[in-house]
Amino acid sequence: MLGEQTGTLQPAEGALIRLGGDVHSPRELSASDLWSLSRHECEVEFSCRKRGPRRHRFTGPLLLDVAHLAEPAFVPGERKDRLRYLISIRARDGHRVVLSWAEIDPEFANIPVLLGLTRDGDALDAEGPQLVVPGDVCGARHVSGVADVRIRSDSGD
Ligand SMILES: Nc1nc2c(c(=O)[nH]1)N[C@H]1C(S)=C(S)[C@@H](COP(=O)(O)O)O[C@H]1N2
Ligand SMILES: [Mo]
Repeated sequence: MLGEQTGTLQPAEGALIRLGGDVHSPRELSASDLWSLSRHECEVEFSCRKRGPRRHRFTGPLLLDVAHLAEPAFVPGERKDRLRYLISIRARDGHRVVLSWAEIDPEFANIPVLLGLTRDGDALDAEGPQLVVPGDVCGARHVSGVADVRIRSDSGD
């Protein structure tokens, strides 16, 4: 479930996440930067191996829109060039998850992955945004407290 959102919660000050890697425009993003992007809503249900069934509602920008701010170094119109890219997401507690660019690319899997700024109505500015991967059966990719988003090209042998 996904829709545009407007809300009354206000962002906190200061840098929230780092955005970098094989990009033309690495940067630090504040909560205001993230809150100024077009906001979407998503409800997810998943099963945690330890804690059983869980359900949450998130609002925030698409990871795709956040990633584009950094200007990934691929040739934008070249689909095959984009297929070499991945997005590595690291949380403050060290939990790390890798997505392929194709998962969020509108011309491939087009999954509306969010960087959640609210969870169940509460702002996440203090703990950091939360990656939300709609459709996942297990909750382990719903990374909370995101600190770092790295876009990488796999150009090795
Ligand atoms: N930063 C961070 N995020 C994380 C985890 C973690 O260990 N560190 N665990 C994941 C797992 S395994 C699950 S099931 C969900 C649980 O989220 P919830 O307790 O908010 O429902 O958080 C995910 N996000
Ligand atoms: Mo879990």
